[in-house]
Amino acid sequence: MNQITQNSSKNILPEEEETIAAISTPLGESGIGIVRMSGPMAEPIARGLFKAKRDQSPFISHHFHYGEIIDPRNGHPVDEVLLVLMRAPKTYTREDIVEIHCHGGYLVLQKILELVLAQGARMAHPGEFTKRAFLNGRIDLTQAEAVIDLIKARTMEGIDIANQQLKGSLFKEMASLKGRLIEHLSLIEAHIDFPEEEIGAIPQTEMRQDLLNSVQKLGEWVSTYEEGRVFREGISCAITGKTNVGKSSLLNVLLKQERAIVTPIPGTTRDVIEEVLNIHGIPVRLMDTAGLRKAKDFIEQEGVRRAKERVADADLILLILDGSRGLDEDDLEIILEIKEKKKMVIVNKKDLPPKISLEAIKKRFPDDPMVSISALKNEGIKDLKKAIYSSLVHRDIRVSPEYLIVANIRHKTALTRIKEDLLNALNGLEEGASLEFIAFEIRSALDALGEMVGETTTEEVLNRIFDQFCIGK
Ligand SMILES: Nc1nc2c(ncn2[C@@H]2O[C@H](COP(=O)(O)OP(=O)(O)OP(=O)(O)O)[C@@H](O)[C@H]2O)c(=O)[nH]1
Ligand SMILES: [Mg+2]
Repeated sequence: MNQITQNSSKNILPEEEETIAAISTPLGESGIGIVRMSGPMAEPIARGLFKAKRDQSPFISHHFHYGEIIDPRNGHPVDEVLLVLMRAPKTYTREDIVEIHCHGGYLVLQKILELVLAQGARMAHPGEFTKRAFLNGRIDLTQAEAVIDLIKARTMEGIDIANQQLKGSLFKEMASLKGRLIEHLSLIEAHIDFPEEEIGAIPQTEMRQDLLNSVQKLGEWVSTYEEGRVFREGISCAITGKTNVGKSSLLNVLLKQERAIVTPIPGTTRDVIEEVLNIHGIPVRLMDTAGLRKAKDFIEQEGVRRAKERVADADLILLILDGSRGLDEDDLEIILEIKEKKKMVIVNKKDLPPKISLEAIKKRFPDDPMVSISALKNEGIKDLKKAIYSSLVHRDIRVSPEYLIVANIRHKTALTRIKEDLLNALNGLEEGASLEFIAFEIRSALDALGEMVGETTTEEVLNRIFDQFCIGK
């Protein structure tokens, strides 16, 4: 792609006062594409490029205007567009925003972006529109992160979790906790500074009760993380087993398509085949791998090496055994190799007469879930999906926009620290520790809270978060 370079001669403003621009829709052919600008120059730039088709007075805020983009250098029309100007502050970034909705051709979009940049805007960095929304105080950091999650969500449950965070449920809880902690802290600090003055006794019982409630609530949120993470990020799941047990057949039946080659010849699969499957709301990255055995040729050896690599890295292993053949050396070797991994045992080919009883297999895997299936006849697959789900989601968790689920490790770490600090403060109160100690712990909790919502987050962390965005959001 032709990289458009920004107009560096105009680069004298501080970064956050520059007007930024980007193509906000995916590049490719589509009905509509959008070039977006944000910043003080958005409106003047639009005025310089846009010519209204009818006699309407252009540029009423938050209205669509029909017209053309004209190249000011030669007066040539570039495209017929709908243009919308949204004047601050009721906009995504709280700055003036202009969106030019043009035809979704790659060259048309590039051309309009080029014109906008030539008029003094600069290319936006990834996530910079959302970063401005955050820096201008329209959303907090957890909400900005929710925007990324929403864009990247792969299941409806992922969308629900992101939406609940975007609505600000976590932020509101944090704001209320912050208010209460500041109240406690100022009472305690007043006592430290003026111990002799008449400032009323610290209401110890209420403070303790409030800290206790907060610690409990924080604990509940933290405890949703294991499940939250699974819904948000999904898991990787490697199908493994010796050759010919039906790994590729299982992949196909789960995907409901003939994705991998299935033959009666042992050693059919060589490459790793990956697809994402939605299992009751969890994005599961399924990997079919080469059957593990002493490989005959170099190609198969490479397949086995790759298979082992994926198995070592996977969050969950589906170990396939062939019930119609019983266990042999190859099976035993694999079983030993994945002993420490989180796994499920799948006994395949239950449509054929069994050579080994399920009880005998279960004895080898007392702690792992086991399911008996026929990949060929599509039997037991529903039970298998349920078993995968329940091996990942242990509690009766309700994924809904109303229920607060913590799905982000950054939030979990901060919430855990806040909880521990408050627990220390609580214990301190109960054990008659000094007021300085209690104040210190509460201040530490407030610091963690500030970092979490973005009030005191370092530039480095901010950059790491916004770098995950696409350009144009
Ligand atoms: N009867 C019966 N045959 C099955 C079943 N699942 C798979 N097969 C057959 O077993 C043979 C091997 O199946 P694959 O899915 O290719 O096995 P694989 O484990 O991927 O084999 P490799 O890629 O060689 O490691 C094929 O002939 C399948 O049709 C089953 O549930 N019942
Ligand atoms: Mg295979």
